[in-house]
Amino acid sequence: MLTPVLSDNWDQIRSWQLASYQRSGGYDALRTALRMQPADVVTAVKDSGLRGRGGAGFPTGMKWSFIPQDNPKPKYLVVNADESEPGTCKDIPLMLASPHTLVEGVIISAYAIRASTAFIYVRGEVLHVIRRLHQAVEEAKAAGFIGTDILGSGYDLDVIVHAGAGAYICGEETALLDSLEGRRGQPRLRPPFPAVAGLYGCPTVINNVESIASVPAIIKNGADWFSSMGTEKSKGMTLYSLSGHVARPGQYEAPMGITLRQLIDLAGGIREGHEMKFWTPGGSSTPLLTAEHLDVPLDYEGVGSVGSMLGTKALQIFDDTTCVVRAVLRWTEFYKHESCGKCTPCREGTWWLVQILERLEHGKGTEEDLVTLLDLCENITGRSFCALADGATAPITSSIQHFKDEYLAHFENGGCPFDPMASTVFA
Ligand code: L3W
Repeated sequence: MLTPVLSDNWDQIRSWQLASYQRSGGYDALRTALRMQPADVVTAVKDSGLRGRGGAGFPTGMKWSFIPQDNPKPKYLVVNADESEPGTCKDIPLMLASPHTLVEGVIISAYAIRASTAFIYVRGEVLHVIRRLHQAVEEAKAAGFIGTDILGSGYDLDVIVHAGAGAYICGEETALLDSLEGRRGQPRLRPPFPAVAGLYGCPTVINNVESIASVPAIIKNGADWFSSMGTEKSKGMTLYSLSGHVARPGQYEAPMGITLRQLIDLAGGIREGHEMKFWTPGGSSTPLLTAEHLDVPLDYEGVGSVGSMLGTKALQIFDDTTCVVRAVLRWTEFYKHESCGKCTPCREGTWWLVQILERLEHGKGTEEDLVTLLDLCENITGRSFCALADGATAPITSSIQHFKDEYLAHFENGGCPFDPMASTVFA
């Protein structure tokens, strides 16, 4: 059940080098793909049921089929490697351990949509990952997998690794495009979607690292093999990141639909002597869940059915020693800091949310603050330019839904019940 696919070569010596990758069958899928028609590669990915692994779960093959092939403009492939959602840590380990899985996926995917330039947009802070990707691209070029007339197929491709400058908003696909074009990264209005008018106004596919890295295995083993794993509507294997209060945090590759209870067992359980209090299914932008939801299938439908979303599968586990108000305040400070400022609900709203949460955490709030907080969240959600502000309100509203008593205990107590010093240090 747990045969790794994406992570199968991570334990090999120098797994990031071309020679090691090829010893595990690396670039065989590229040879297969180049013997297929590009449209057949798109069909294979469509039939596999692969859905975008960057948070939204949009069907990957369908996105590729939106690229208008009768449009004479150049087509671009852009990989969103700007992983920076709190708790999300799957793409960076993947790129470090096996950058060639991504590079091979990039070449096959670019061939499928007939792009002759592909960009990998990497989060600016992770210099070690950027270096590793540059090295992998150079190795692939030297081996004839990137460049002109790849493996004698007549197909030409250039791959460019581009470092961002450390803004979370640049993980939003249209802000990423603005940043790649050399402008300040701020979201664009959609539609038009990038598939129609993306980079430099040309048809562009933007996919998450894990989505693109899943493509070689699909081409190598077939669409049926991929779709035989997972659940009815959420197919394949995927990387779940477990962090926080578990015995062995890390990346766990498992089929879509596994439960958190099963994953926590694999991770050695909740740290000794403690109990699960709450968790995020897909990083801090997804509504919190509790111990009640341990048996929910971790797929798009299962997590959606309990009022949250699978998102990036960043499972942050918090035990009974954690103050939920403090955790939520910390995340909200992140969103306030990362708001790009383009729209008022997000720019002003996240600032206001932090003010109220600070008062509440330090026992200076009132019941009226709680009402204002929920009212603000209602006025922000769905009314901002992109998903950043929706993400900011998700942990707030869900934490009040599940832990209202803990919020009340803060002002009844005159401070955080988990930290007796909190009320005295807050001016
Ligand atoms: C053509 C149409 N294309 C949709 C494409 C669209 C995009 C994809 C999904 O946000 C979520 C967000 C975060 N014609 C199309 C079409 N598309 N309709 O499909 O689009 P969408 O709008 O559903 O989502 P999104 O804007 O991609 C992603 C959540 O993920 N998230 C994010 C985590 C952050 C990171 C990170 O750190 N880098 O991943 C976590 O949950 O909140 O809801 O490509 O163009 N008619």
